Amino acid sequence: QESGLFSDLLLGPLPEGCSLLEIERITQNILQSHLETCQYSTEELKRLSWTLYAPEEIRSFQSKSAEAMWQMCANHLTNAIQYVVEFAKRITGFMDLCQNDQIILLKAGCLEVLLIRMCRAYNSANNTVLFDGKFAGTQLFKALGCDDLVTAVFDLARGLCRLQLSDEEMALFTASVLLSPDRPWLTDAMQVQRLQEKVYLALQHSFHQSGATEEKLTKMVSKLPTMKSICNLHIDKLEFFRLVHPETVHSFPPLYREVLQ
Ligand code: CLR
Repeated sequence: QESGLFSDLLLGPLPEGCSLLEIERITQNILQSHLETCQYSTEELKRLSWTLYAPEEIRSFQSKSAEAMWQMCANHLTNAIQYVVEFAKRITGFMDLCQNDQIILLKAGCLEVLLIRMCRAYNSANNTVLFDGKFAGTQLFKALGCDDLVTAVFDLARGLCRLQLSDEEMALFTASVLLSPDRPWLTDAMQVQRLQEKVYLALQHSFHQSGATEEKLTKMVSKLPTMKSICNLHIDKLEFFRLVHPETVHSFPPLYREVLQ
């Protein structure tokens, strides 16, 4: 056991059954899981961040059919979702949940996790994001026919970027979003809540250690409603697209269709 008295004096009492040692173990586990599954390392992203699409490349994306562009985005998103699934599986305690609850948490949370992860792959200096190997602005996605959704996604990325989250903060924040006990139809919401509480404590501890203020945590949490509304907008857009192009949606990756119901 760690020096309980000192940590109590410095941090206030921790809830029963959650020592400083345990918090540090949780932090290490989740940070490592994040680093192993975040698809691109920070160095890789930095190196790529000035690889922009040339104007003629942008024009060629813009002149694609809506079907082709949707298909391409669905494929990229599906690939990224698979990494989020892998992230969840590596979080201690996640695999102890019943399979029903694992699926509910992933279906409900994986797009929110992707939206948070996006700010790593976003360059606020020129409002671009990594897409298919190079950095792309909103106009590249014109053929999708959902400028409002794309703009909302970029705006959120800009807002999150301003918070300058460290990998540790992002890892713990995405884990706590994934472990939300309020998702409908959970079998054992209490078990999820206990996991989330520990992750949240770890997040607070991490802020405390890095000298960040409570305000940063508040700002992170305040982005959650925007994320939820972007996810809903995404579902609406897919629904509309399905009406116009049912055959294309049929050939989207099953995992993508499942996440969006
Ligand atoms: C998010 C972080 C992941 C890697 C990744 C993969 C696919 C990217 C996504 C990131 C950000 C958002 C993205 C997406 C592909 C298409 C989508 C650029 C970087 C844009 C916003 C278009 C969405 C359109 C929907 C209507 C399908 O680790």
